Amino acid sequence: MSIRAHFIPVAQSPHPERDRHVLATVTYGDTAGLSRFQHGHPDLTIPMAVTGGDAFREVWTVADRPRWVLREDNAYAHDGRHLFVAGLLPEQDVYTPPVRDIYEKAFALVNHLDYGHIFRMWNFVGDIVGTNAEGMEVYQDFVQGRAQAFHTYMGDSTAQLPAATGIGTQGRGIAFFLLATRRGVPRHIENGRQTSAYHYPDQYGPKSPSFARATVLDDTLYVSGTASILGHETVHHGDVRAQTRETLDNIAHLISRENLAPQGIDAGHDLKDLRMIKAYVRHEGDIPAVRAVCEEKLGLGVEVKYLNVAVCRDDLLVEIEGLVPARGWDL
Ligand code: 3EB
Repeated sequence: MSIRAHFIPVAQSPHPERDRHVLATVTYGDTAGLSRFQHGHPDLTIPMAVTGGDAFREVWTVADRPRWVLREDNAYAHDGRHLFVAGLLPEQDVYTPPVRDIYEKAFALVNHLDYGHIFRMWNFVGDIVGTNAEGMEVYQDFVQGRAQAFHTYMGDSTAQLPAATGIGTQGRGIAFFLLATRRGVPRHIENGRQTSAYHYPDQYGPKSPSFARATVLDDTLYVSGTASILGHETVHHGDVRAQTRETLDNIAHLISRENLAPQGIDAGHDLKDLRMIKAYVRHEGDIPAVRAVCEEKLGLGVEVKYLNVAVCRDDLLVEIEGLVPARGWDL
């Protein structure tokens, strides 16, 4: 039985469908923190909701009863098949060493608990396009620490880097969560329209970002945060509608048979198959424009959650993620 997710309003209690259990929740709201929720599962809260908008909660469910562990700055939950690990790092002058440290601890926990593969990560970076105490961009500072931790965990190979989102928040400091599998074997996917992030040239920073464009696990395709980037370059500067279209075209190609078949995945999807969609929008006032393009390309029936945060390059106005669920997810 695979891991699954759904969204609920914050005012609603997470109750999984029959015979499933809540592994953990992530709340997209207006504070930052890790807490124990209801019967005991960890909840990671990230400040990124739209002003006066509907904060929501992402509920991750699994087949077996999980064990939950919550500490001051990290938490984990696992049911023998899937593992959730979350961490919080307060604001720092320089992020590389402490980011390396908390990510190394998280990866060590993945190994210690005997979950073989990380298949999806979310990285929430406060003040992402700001500069640190030494004048380095916060995102680049973060990327460097994360790269060092991945190097400790898996060496020079990029073959096991998972799908990820790297995005701003309305707060300070860094939060993250990862999902790992014990028995499943994830397949990591690149996008023919985009340079692999781990091969970005050094004009963007001393280390390239550690993530894959998508990961397939148990017939579910997890789509990384995707932006208006062709090759490694931002396109459509200053035009949020065009950036949203390009972003969705990037995702459409990523999940298409044309892109998947050469990478050994016997599947082909289109944008109408996408679920659990989040659109991160830099300027709150751009949300209606992003919504209009999403409704045109994704259809009116599918739920898209809009969040108001900065993206990792100053010239990116929007970033979008989602997943294509395996049959039976019922989303
Ligand atoms: C990009 O394609 C946009 O650093 O974890 C997207 C997904 C982005 C993940 C990350 C960054 C990350 O480069 C930014």
